[in-house]
Amino acid sequence: MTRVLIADDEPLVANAFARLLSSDGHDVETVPDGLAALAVLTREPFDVVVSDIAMPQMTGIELLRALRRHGSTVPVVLVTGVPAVQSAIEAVELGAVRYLPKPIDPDALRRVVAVAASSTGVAEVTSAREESEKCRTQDEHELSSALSTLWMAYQPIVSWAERRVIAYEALVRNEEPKLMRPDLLFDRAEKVHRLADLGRAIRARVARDAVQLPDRACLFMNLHVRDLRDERLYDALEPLGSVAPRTVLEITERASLSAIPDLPSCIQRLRTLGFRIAVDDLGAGYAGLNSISLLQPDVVKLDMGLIRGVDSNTTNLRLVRSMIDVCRELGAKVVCEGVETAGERDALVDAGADLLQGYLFARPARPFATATL
Ligand code: G
Ligand code: MN
Repeated sequence: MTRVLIADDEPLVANAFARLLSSDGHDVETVPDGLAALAVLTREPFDVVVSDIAMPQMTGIELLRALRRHGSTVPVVLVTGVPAVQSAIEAVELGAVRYLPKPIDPDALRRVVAVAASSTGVAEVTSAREESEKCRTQDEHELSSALSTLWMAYQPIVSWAERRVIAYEALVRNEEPKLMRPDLLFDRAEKVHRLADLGRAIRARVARDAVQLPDRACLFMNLHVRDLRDERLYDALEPLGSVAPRTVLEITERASLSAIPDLPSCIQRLRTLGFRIAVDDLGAGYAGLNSISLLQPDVVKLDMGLIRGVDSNTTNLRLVRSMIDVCRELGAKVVCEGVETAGERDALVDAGADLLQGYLFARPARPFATATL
């Protein structure tokens, strides 16, 4: 029996294909997009994949590319409502078995699946497999595994005056044992030249989770300085575009902001889309005061190094108080990160802080847990 995976975001289409192929005796499973297909395919083997091209999260072409990068040789049949030369070329280059325009002729689909499942179908993708095996390294493989198991944890940011969660910070997580720490994940993505893919996967995931975001809450998410160079970030039609007015992008100067020559126009374009901007980790080694003048942020997040023990460390308390005063004058809100004790919380509130984040209120968790207030 041939195992067929169908990826299509239109349930009617997916179900029609599934009925047709099941009646031919195939064992069929359906998924609504490329990301879900990739997740299923990394878990279990299929003989043929039939995938739509235009899908949310991950297109059929991106799925095909990810599979080849993983070293998977599974025959892929691409179907599309809007045939385009460019996607046809990419499909062929990546070793797709066939490229079928919609509406699909049932007999054509049957034939193509039969061919794909047969040895000739696999033979057609052999060169793609050889190619991908040559360039596949352990580094790339592990990164792919991290990307295909990516999920986001969310940590509440609370307003102490209002005693409510006003926002959640999205924090990236994955299940690849070697890359579980976010800093290792970003270093690896940079090493194999896939930082843009990682940024896109994170944004797609956050956009998907945002559907369940509680009504009055906003989203905070970390943006790698390099993401500012990804044109897709500025595309209003990208998944995150629809939640831009509820989203604050946190930027930290771990990689130098001065490496972005047109920084002011990048920031302006993000603001035009509705995003707000935060300086992250202010007071830590990296993010310096100059990032406040470079970014003109809506929000400043004070690093937990300043917050730790702030109730007994008078120097840190003075620093925090003056940062709060400066930010108030500049019209930026302040979030104090890493609040762990009631003593720290009370000292911060005394110093004029209101927006607080840290284990005292909640640890990062699956979307969207509440906080202890
Ligand atoms: O760089 P950024 O500020 O985005 O990093 C936030 C990190 O801090 C997350 O990994 C999160 O798990 C961690 N974190 C959040 N709250 C606390 C806290 O109260 N104490 C400590 N030690 N870490 C925290
Ligand atoms: Mn952050």
